[in-house]
Amino acid sequence: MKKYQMYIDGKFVDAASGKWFDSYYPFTGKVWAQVAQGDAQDADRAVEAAHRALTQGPWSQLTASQRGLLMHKLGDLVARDARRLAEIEVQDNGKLIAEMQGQLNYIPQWYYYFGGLADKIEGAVIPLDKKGYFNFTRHEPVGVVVAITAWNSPLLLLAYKLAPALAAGCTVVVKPSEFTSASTLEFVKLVEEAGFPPGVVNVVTGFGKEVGPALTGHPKVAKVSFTGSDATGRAINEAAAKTLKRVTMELGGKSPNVVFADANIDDAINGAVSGIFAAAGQTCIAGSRLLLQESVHDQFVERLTALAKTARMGDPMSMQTQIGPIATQPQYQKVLGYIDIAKKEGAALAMGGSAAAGGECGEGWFVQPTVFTGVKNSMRIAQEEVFGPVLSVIKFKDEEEALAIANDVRFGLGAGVWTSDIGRAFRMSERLQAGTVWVNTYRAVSYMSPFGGYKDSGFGKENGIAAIREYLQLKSVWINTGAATANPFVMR
Ligand code: TXE
Repeated sequence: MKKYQMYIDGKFVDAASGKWFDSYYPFTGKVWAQVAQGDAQDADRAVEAAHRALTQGPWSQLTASQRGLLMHKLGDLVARDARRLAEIEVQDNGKLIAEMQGQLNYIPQWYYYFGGLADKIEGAVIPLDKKGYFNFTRHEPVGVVVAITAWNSPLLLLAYKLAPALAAGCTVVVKPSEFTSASTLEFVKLVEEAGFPPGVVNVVTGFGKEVGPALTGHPKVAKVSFTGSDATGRAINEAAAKTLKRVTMELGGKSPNVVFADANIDDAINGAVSGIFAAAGQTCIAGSRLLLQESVHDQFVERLTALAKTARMGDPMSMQTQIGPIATQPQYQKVLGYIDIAKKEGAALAMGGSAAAGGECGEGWFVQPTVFTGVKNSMRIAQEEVFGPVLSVIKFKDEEEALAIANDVRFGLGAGVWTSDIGRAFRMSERLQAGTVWVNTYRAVSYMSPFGGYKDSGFGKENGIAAIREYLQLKSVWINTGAATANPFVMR
């Protein structure tokens, strides 16, 4: 049995309590590793180490270019070990090796891009309204950052946070999901190999409720960057507010994928299927509400279900598999629970609708790709995040109605539009309430393009130049170049 210790102050250590917890392989439902079960003591040790590294250690003495070089080295090491890291991700979260290999090949770009950005963060000289002063601004690291990640793409979500934080000069305590801690602990070995000083990156493992509050309420933490559920996001915001921390929240969604009759229907079908069934629907940007214009509705559903039925389910380590298991046991129960809710609400089941067991799926936590038609936007299946392979199809008449339905949800992470009308593409992209809008494509992300939610999907941006500002604070410096310092008691 593999055992994973935490990483604090440049050392792999047991939890202060000496406890361990199990990590499961979703394809078999069996334990494959044990992970150190941290608590408040470990959280405190990690924050203290990060704070020392920020204020006293060699990290604070490095130039921005030197930080960037370390990050480039880290990117190279991730590229070198991409296959190994991808296999660990598969063990821990059951996602397909084909997807994970692609993701791990892409992750180095985050470290290259933000490493390159590290020494291009320039302040400004302000042309003041007063004579005899010189005023300029400096961008300084915000301080110790706590990065809390979810289980669906652990190393990618970590790159979204760690790369801009390190580029900004911050130090970081990472808290991976208790369901998928192993890949982060393997990754941090590469952080050490790249030559980052002790304490710059720390990893505390354990259950969110045991470790989380000690991190998000710690007075020496300046910023919390979180990806997860909106319920946990709210709890973290409350905890962080007590010590006035900055926060970035990426809280999932209920994204509309809107297909107009004038669209290239072949492309739209591919986009709709990958929008919901890629990663078995376990992505924050899943296109879980498919809005179809009346005139194409029936043929679209027929062709979409025909394509979805060809998807091969089974061993996530096989390159032939197209849909893998659900990553965690509670998530598996949650997805099945929502399928029952949709049936009770009166949605019509067009395909799937239950667990998939036996055969290629063995004892794994599989759910059949599921499509409901006749969904009303007020139903829970259209309003709440399922985070599984469950699609809700909703009909609309015209552009106004499509917009009204698309925006009538409390989330706002992503939205897709399929149309061949350029004017409509612009109108829709302007009026859709979402942090990302895709036109005639879906689910595209890049380290260069800002990503983050509107409404209850959160706030703050990840990726792109905007992301580094989340980890910087702006200082204004005034230099007296000759102005007389007046006697305050002499009236002028
Ligand atoms: O999320 P949690 P879970 C959604 C999806 C899913 C649901 C539950 O709908 O069904 O969330 O997943 C840590 N203080 N998303 O239970 O609870 C926890 O240890 C500090 C959407 O995994 O939000 C983990 O590291 N930290 C999402 C992280 O928070 C706490 C991706 C996320 O856990 C904490 C995944 C606390 N009090 C699931 N409690 C997306 N935005 O894409 C928990 N944590």
